[in-house]
Amino acid sequence: HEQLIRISDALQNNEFVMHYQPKVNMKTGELLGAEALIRWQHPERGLLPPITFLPIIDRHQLNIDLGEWVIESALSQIAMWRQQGVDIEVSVNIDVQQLQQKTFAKRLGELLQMHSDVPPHLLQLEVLETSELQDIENVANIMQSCTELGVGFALDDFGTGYCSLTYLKRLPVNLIKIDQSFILGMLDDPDDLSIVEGVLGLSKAFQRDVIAEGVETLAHGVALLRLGCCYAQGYGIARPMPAEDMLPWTKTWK
Ligand code: G
Ligand code: G
Ligand code: NA
Repeated sequence: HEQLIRISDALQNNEFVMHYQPKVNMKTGELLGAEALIRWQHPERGLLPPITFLPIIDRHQLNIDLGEWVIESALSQIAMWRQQGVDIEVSVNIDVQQLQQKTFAKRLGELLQMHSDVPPHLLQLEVLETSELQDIENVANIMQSCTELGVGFALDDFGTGYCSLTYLKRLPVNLIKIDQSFILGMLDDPDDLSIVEGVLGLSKAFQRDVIAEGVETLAHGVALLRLGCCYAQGYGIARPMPAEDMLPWTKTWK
């Protein structure tokens, strides 16, 4: 409980920051966008990764507050990059507990209105495929409302949950993110390779974009390109970085 209060204070004191990890088209070199990943700039303990604090706020109202802060922060960052002359699509991770709130789409609409300088298509929401959706019809409706606002969706960690195919069929997602465990294993483990090939086939059949997560080495990139997967994200391309490093990075990367 004490930790929860500490995190609540941190939110008030603006101690959270987003880092951004590029998503690229390996074939053209084009930047597709960036995933926003939260960190806690702790006054004594330094920069803390989400695993150290997100589980604590899981299933608490604070979860929702932090989720709103994350969206708000992403929209502000998109606006800042636009002022510097660059449109960068930013994806944020959305907790399903937040997504399942009745007021989610309305609240998202309000946040977008507060940032009328940001075209909604520059915001993408990543939903964990491993989430247990209590009422898939309800979630599909909420996502549809958000889609009508112009915001896109990605299905994160695809292939690791119980309901991958149901979610793919029922949820309005633009992008499938192949879970990094399959990518990390695909060069050594034929099963992982088969799964990657299967997901690429599925994404084609469902006419969804697909991106490989966890692309750590050139060999992974080459293998993925050979399979026809051009979109990639991973340490081999870039690690998550502070917002101010993104534009310099795009100028040097190819
Ligand atoms: O940033 P890191 O690379 O350590 O991320 C670890 C996990 O934390 C990721 O898998 C991601 O799903 C989750 N995560 C990172 N940032 C956020 C965020 O802003 N909101 C939520 N709900 N999850 C996040
Ligand atoms: O999709 P999800 O939000 O679960 O993934 C983001 C997490 O994956 C973050 O913790 C990020 O730092 C991590 N990550 C990003 N690229 C790589 C990579 O190439 N290898 C590994 N091991 N982790 C990565
Ligand atoms: Na994600």
